[in-house]
Amino acid sequence: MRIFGMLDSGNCYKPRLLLALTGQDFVHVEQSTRDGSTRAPGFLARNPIGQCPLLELDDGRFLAESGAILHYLAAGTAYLPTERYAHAAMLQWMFFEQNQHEPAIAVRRAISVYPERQAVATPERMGQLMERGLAVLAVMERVLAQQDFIAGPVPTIADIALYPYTKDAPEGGFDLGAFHHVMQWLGRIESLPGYRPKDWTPAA
Ligand SMILES: N[C@@H](CCC(=O)N[C@@H](CS)C(=O)NCC(=O)O)C(=O)O
Repeated sequence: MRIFGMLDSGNCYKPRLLLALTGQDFVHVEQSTRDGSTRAPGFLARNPIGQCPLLELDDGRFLAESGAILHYLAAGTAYLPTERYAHAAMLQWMFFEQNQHEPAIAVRRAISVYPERQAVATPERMGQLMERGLAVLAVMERVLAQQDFIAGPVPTIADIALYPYTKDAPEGGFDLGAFHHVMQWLGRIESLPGYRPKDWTPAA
């Protein structure tokens, strides 16, 4: 399997982290998501959505969208609950990640970190993103005060989906200091067997 992605991207970190946690072999292919090359015809032929991460299976098929990739890669592992309610609860938090968490926290971080995004860093926009991001973190704080992982007592791919941009939230100006349960949850994920940080790639 090959994962096309940019090391600094939280979306691209999600499948790498799951593959590390579940001990699956893969090759990381560095693919910039900042230079427009994901919108070039060659890349679009592999992924019409024009974004990373992109998974290439051994049989040559491709799969995009980090949530779908996590779902595929977690099949048969403890990170993908099969019981009907547990599975749907996991999906609930993965949709929350895509609809609310990533559009606020990851976007504010990208604007803060990548110089080419500075043009959209108006005080109004940054203020809105901060407000929405803090509301998202407050949701997580309430849930994680009650249970160890976001969808229940054990880690699922919903935790893997939410971890990278929560971890990087301070780079977007978010102070996690007030979110004690969120910080403890970050620590629990980092204690899982096989955990690797964002800049990790498997040895060639
Ligand atoms: N919903 C997608 C979002 C992926 C995404 O935003 N990828 C960014 C990098 S973090 C990208 O490829 N940007 C380049 C572009 O949009 O041209 C997912 O979860 O995979």
